[in-house]
Amino acid sequence: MVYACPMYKRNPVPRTAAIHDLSGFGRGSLTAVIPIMSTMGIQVCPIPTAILSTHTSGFENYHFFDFTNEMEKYIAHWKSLDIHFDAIYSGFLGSPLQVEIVERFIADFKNDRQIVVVDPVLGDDGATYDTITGEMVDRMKKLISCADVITPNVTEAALLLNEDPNLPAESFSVERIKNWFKRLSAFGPEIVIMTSIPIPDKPKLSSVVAYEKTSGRFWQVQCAYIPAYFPGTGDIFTSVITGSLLLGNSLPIALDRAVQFVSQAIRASFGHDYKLREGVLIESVLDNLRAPIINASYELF
Ligand code: PXL
Repeated sequence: MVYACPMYKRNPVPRTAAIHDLSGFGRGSLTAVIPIMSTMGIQVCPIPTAILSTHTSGFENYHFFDFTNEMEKYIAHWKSLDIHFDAIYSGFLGSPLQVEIVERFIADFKNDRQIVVVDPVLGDDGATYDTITGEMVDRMKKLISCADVITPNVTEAALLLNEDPNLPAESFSVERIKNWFKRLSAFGPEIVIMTSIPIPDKPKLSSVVAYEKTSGRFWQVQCAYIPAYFPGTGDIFTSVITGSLLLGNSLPIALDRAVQFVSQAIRASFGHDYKLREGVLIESVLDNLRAPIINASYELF
């Protein structure tokens, strides 16, 4: 007989729904989310948004299978199972209609001991990704209002705020950055984390900043700017953030862990001779996710 104590309903390990595409080659989206969060001791339950032969950065003629028409039937089965999620985490969405499906999923599976993390995957380096249209950007503005945590890079933040995504590094004053954070949090989320923020006069560094609306505090971690573009680092970053928050880490520690892991993965990759579009070699650094943070480098911003 199962002992029916009040704790019995808790998930034995934290559980997240992960709503992302499955790109078969190139290490991004679900092929990064699942190994990273599993290594951190989180159960990942994927809902594929699209199935691609590769991600879209640096590959041509990839096969893209839009999973929109299957998602509702897939989710309907989950509803019949009375599943409880400790987190709902969404990333790349394959069509505007999917945004509505994700919004409905959040409404249907919401509970008050859960975090909803939306990574508004739209673009990078001043440009939108191949499959992202203006309509997708507009729908994403609605989706972020359902989230507790959002993690745009600086290009995505600009797109969501109707700002120029190609501003020069010198224009990122502390005042401008804080203004962007406050406007993004006004959409709804309690926590906004922005990556790849240029630091004026420090071209070799970039910064990652987190803003907590209720306390009004900003946290910053600076990291080396490595002159190579690896796709998928945003998915890796947000997976570590979500995992850390689920494990009970504070926001600045989650920030530190995510920056350190992405930096370790880039450093493990950079010296090898292979195509950047294949993504960072996460497999060689996954074990680091089980190590405690020894030297945190976050500071108030
Ligand atoms: O890493 C973001 C991402 C996710 N999914 C797909 C992508 C990209 C970026 O290129 O193409 C399919």
